[in-house]
Amino acid sequence: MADAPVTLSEHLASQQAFIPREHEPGVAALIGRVGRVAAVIAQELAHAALRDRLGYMGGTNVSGDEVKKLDIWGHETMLAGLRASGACAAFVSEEAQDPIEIPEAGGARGLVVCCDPVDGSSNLDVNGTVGTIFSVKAARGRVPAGPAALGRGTEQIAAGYVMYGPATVFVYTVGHGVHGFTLNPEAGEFLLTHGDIRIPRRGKVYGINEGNYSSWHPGQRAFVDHLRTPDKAAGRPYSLRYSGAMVADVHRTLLDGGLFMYPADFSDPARPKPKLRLLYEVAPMSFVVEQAGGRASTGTERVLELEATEYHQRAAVILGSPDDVALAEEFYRTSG
Ligand code: AFP
Repeated sequence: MADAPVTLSEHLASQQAFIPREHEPGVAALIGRVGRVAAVIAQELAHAALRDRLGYMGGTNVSGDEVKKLDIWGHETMLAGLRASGACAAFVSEEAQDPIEIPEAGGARGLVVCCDPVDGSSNLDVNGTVGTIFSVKAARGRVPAGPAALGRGTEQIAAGYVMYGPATVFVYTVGHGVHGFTLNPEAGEFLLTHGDIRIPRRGKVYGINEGNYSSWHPGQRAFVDHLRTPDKAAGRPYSLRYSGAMVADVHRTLLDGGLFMYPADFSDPARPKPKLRLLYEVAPMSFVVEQAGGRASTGTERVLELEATEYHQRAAVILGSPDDVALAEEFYRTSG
């Protein structure tokens, strides 16, 4: 008889040895709770059109994006879940200007969570894939705890994402490999389906919003030109795949290899303008990709070394197969 599938909570228990001792029960409680919230979000997404929950709220968030009803609902639902975990001392959300303090979970063992509850929400109205991205750092006894979210991505204790696609997939790391689970919707439980994910050294696919081509750094343009130039022996051209939801594009990259890129707008080279948010998009995804054996770079430096000084700071990212990302960096070094 086949072994019973490993549940997310069983798997979290098996990872305890890799979590810093003082944060061990908290991190597991928190990730388990994000999993429960994800199951609720998946349910809501399946029924949103029927319940008139699609569309805009009116108004924009701190990043200037138009806010959708499900963005706000996702934020409130995640906040309630994090509160209930008893381990989260502060929540940095795409939908809130400042960190939300949860003083009852403060103290030396408190954790800080950065999260985009519904990432890629412009896909919602066309029934496209969306995701949740999260990152966990230690509050280190700080009061208020929110500022502990700042600093480098290397300080993350855990990170992961949920992809609401044909199936709902939960992927996480506590710094010891990357593990993927699929939601059994009947039981509301995540089961291990992708143990110890390793990204291929090199891929055949790249994902980028090519409509922005003319505003890229010359190295970025030269690199994409290279990927598109046929050379059968060298495995080119690469194929282009891009969904407009970072979670879906990174998930494909993680499993199949290749690249996901969102470079800065370089129209004014003195003031490059990246788009994606460092704390709850770029840094957690970079941690996951590195843990699977991949790389994540801005084109010129390792993403996880970037210092966040603001909660909604933006950063450029080129992540994926290590050989592909190294080649992108070479193009940045030599074109310019
Ligand atoms: P939304 O949440 O506003 O849809 O943004 C999604 C996102 O932050 C990220 O998930 C995508 O990779 C990226 O933006 C897509 O941006 P473009 O529409 O500029 O390609």
